[in-house]
Amino acid sequence: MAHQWRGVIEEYREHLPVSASTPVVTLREGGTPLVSSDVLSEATGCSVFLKFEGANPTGSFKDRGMTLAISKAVEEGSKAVVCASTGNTSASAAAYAGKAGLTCAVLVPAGKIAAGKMAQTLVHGARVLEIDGNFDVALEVARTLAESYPVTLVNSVNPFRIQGQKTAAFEICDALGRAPDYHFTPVGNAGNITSHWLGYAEYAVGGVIGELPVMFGFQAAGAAPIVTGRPVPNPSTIATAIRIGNPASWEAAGKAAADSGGEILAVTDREILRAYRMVARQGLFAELASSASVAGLLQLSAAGRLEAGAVVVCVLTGHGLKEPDWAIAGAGAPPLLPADPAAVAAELGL
Ligand code: AN7
Repeated sequence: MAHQWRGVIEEYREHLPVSASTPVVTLREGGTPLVSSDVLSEATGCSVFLKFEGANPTGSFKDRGMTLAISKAVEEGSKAVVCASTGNTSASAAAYAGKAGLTCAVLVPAGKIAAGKMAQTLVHGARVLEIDGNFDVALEVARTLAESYPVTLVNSVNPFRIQGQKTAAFEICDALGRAPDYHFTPVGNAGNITSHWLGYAEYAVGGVIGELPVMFGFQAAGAAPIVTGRPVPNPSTIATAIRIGNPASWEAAGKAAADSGGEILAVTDREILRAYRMVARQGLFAELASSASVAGLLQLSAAGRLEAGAVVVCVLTGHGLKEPDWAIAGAGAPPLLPADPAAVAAELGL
């Protein structure tokens, strides 16, 4: 029988804070494709791979951390979980809480989350509460709630989230047989870049990889507090997933980038949209926010900062189907034809 991927806890158990008595709550997340990109390799002179995290069960990398956060919540006897979210954390928390039979409450910025993410969160049975404020305000409310009431916070300030998310770095190394020279990722609340660096560092200490990658993180220009050095009170970008003005893992992310010899930089919405379309034309439908990693690659390549032949991984953090609006808006209406093969052939120029 073919081997089925078991989910990140079973695949990487010895690297994770679980014991034999931890109840494993999994939707068999992880094991996502690492896809080489001819178009981006040609455009940059590097050897570019895309880590397609949209292939996770709820369509984003959040599932890697959520399997661990929910498993540990169950182990600790928790009955309810809460998170604030720009959408993907809530979709993932709702799904894993549903699997575990926990109550799940999510706090989202009013009117600001993508339709697909709202649909997921609702259909998995979470209590959705819109907060009159942005993500940063909602996270403050969720943190205070979890301190004062019997409910476990499953945002990435929960250390088990970071532990689970580091498995993306393990998978990249296992697939390449080495670490990439450069690792590019979008940055919002800054948990993911922190976790990836942790994963690489652990593989280096364990001798699985010889060299560490240089880590570059990319914020949207209108929501780039780490780049500008101060919180952004009213963050603004088309990439709603990373519309975050005061990241929880700010320091750790800055340290990850600096320790690796990299940086946290900004990409404009225009650069994000260009990257989004380029990636989609190659068969991978990623979110706008996810495309920040590829936008960053193109920016650094254009600035001459990447040596030819370097092995580069761009993480595509979430699935484009969650927010189809920009795909449709950019395309124009399809022509309406009579039900006649000759008319179709003429239209197609066959
Ligand atoms: C597709 O769901 O913050 O830097 O509340 O959904 O680890 O925050 C989502 C973030 C990148 C940024 N790409 O990751 C949430 C949330 C996508 C995302 C990020 C998010 P972090």
